[in-house]
Amino acid sequence: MSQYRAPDYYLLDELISDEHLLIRDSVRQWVNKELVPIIEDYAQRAEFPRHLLSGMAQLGLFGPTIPEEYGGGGLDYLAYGIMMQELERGDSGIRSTASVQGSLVMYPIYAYGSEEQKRNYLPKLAGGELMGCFGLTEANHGSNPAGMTTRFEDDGDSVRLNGSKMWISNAPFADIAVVWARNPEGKVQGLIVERGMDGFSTPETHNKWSLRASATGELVFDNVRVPKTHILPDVSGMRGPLSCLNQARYGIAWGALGAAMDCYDTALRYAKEREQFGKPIAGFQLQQKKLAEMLTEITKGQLLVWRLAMLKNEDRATPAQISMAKRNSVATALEIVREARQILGGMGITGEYPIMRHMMNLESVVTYEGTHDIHLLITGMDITGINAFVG
Ligand code: TGC
Ligand code: FAD
Repeated sequence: MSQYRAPDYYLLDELISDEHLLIRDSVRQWVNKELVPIIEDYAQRAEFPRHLLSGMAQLGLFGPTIPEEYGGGGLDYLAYGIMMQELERGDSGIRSTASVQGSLVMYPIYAYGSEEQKRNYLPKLAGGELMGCFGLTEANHGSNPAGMTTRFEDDGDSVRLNGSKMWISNAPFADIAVVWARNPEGKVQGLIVERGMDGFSTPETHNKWSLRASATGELVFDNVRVPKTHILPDVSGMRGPLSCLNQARYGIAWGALGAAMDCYDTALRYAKEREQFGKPIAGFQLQQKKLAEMLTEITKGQLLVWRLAMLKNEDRATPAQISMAKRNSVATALEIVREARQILGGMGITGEYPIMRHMMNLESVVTYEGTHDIHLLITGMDITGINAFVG
């Protein structure tokens, strides 16, 4: 059983309702019982622990903010954030699976799908009966997905989809993919592509040093015939995929702090127990400086995401505010994880402790859902009014 004690230096729990605390505790207990004991082994073997999916669905981790009438949790954004924080305290890759399912697959179907698409897919996705992935990035179009070349052509009641997507979380096992592609007029639209459609394949990406317990793959479309009823009718243009990213980035802003909190807690306990020169290393000023700065940065991050949750609940959080929080949380977490690893000395590099796994995971988290640089430029554009992405 994990001895985890979440840092709460500014008593943020007092700003959280009893209902939210219950949700937090149920996810925390599940992470302690089901995830923490097995995750290192799966990460070492580079295998996704598929057996966790049903438990995750039962806990309501898939689509917590989707209304109950479609099978979702009908919860607010504070609850969603708390859930992602607890989950990522266990592992960023497992949080990724939940982020993708809820924010990148269920959200676009809920926000832009037909009533039939919502009734058909959302309850099954919420229950984990169907798993999904989100295809935006292409080999030559990562930070600039607007350059995408995946496209579809008209073919009677169907369209013909050609192209490929790269770096897609959950792709190797997903039953459906929400894919963003150009329509015959060149506008970006979303399509729901099902596993088993002729010409659709999902080769797995191997040899990752990061997110090893998460399955990543490509989506390859070779003249795939997709019925027109699978096109998301209510959005066209880059606003479609980019609005989904707001949802997922918000979850990451909470989640990355969870990984940082786990590393801080591990380092604090280790420093109090480990003795050198006749006393616990926590008694040396250099180690205290590290721990004090780690906790300060965690606390600042916690306050930021709590406020963001309030704004999100009021539908007032801007994409640029979400960018700032995602960037800050991940950068903070990476710093903290590196300091924590040093506090553990040689033990910090082993799988006996979660630190090196969190560190390697965060190297993906700082890149996906918009890189550290891209989020800085989004903030820069917001405060200056000048777009640094174009000429
Ligand atoms: P731009 O010309 O500025 O805007 C095009 C249209 O989109 C709208 N828009 C947004 N709408 C909602 N939310 C946002 N965050 C939005 N950002 C832009 C904008 O208002 C406009 O709408 P309209 O109606 O006027 O047409 O867009 P751009 O193409 O120049 O984009 C610039 C940039 C760099 C900000 C964007 O491309 C970007 O964010 N790039 C980063 C790419 C990225 O984050 N990819 C993530 C892929 S998915 C992933 O990584 C999943 S990891 C999953 C996991 O395992 O957790
Ligand atoms: P590039 O865009 O080539 O960037 C390379 C470097 O150049 C970065 O440092 C970047 O910051 C910098 N750069 C780029 N443009 C600028 C600029 N204008 N100014 C300054 N610097 C710039 N995508 C999906 O669609 N779905 C998924 O499920 C998904 N899951 C992922 C899982 C993993 C493990 C990983 C690693 C990625 C995943 N991605 C997914 C893709 C991810 O979103 C992209 O990797 C990310 O958007 C960056 O794109 P890129 O890797 O092509 O890097």
